[in-house]
Amino acid sequence: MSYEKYLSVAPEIAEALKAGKPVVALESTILSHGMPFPENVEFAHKVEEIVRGEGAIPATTAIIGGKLKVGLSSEELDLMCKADGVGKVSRRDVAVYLATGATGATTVATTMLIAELAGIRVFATGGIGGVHRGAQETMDISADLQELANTKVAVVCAGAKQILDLGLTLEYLETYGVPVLGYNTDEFPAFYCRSSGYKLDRNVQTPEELARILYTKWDLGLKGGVVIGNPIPEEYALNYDEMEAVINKALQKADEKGIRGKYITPFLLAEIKDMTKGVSFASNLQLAYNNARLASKIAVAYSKLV
Ligand code: PSU
Ligand code: MN
Repeated sequence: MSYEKYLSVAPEIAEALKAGKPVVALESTILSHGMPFPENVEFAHKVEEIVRGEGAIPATTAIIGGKLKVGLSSEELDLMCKADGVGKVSRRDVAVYLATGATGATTVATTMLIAELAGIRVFATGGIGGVHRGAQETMDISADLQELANTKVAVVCAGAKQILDLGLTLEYLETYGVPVLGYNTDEFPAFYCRSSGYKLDRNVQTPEELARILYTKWDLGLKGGVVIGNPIPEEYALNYDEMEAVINKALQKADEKGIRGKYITPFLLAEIKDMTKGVSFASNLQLAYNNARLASKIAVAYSKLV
């Protein structure tokens, strides 16, 4: 096993990690398959600036030229945002993309995998994948959940979208021993909405306490990640029932068109954006910025414990 030869860590990030400084991983599927061009370019840069503003180093990941890239140049960010011929890479696809030199955007699962190899413990995204509605029939369960079960990275997210079965997603995470913590919330957030109706076991109120929980989990030798649910800021939150109606329409359209598997999540994201005339997109940006801010604070606190 010699994963080092596949890893390409930007010098600034490699130095920060060596010195025990805080680094925050960021994914690229949110850029290539979750947001439209060219708005995603501004987002890609701004989210990195937010991380820097909090005193951490941003590490956007992707697969480019046969390498697992940790930290992208401006040109590489552009490449991911244009998304021309850029695939969506989950764990199962990693070896194919590396061996063939294809360009791939990393999902939550793959970003966690790469972050762990690089030694990054905190990762900020929008929402995690989960158990899809109707999974009893389709068995469509995001690889993000198995990655959370096995890989030592904390994922700061606004929960998950109502496109999923949030109840089953939480049951799955419980079965696999993944802590799901709320940041100043008693409920699992539903992405555009602050509450989902699903109660969490623990409402943690500070980044320092979150960092202590991460430290303790991994100090104990427990494998796997942690989900940190950070609700969208009040002023950008959307109405749950209205979003439910939009999502039901999008799900129906996906069903009619026979869209399945890895294509379903990007399809639903694009439909929701179109149907809400961009209102949901503005919220999407803000919740992702909010997650980057919290993840950076946690990474700073965590770096003082190790
Ligand atoms: N959910 C979102 N936005 C996203 C994704 C999920 O609200 O961009 C992306 C993430 O990269 C996540 C992936 O890891 O979709 C999950 O895809 P799948 O359901 O095919 O596992
Ligand atoms: Mn799936």
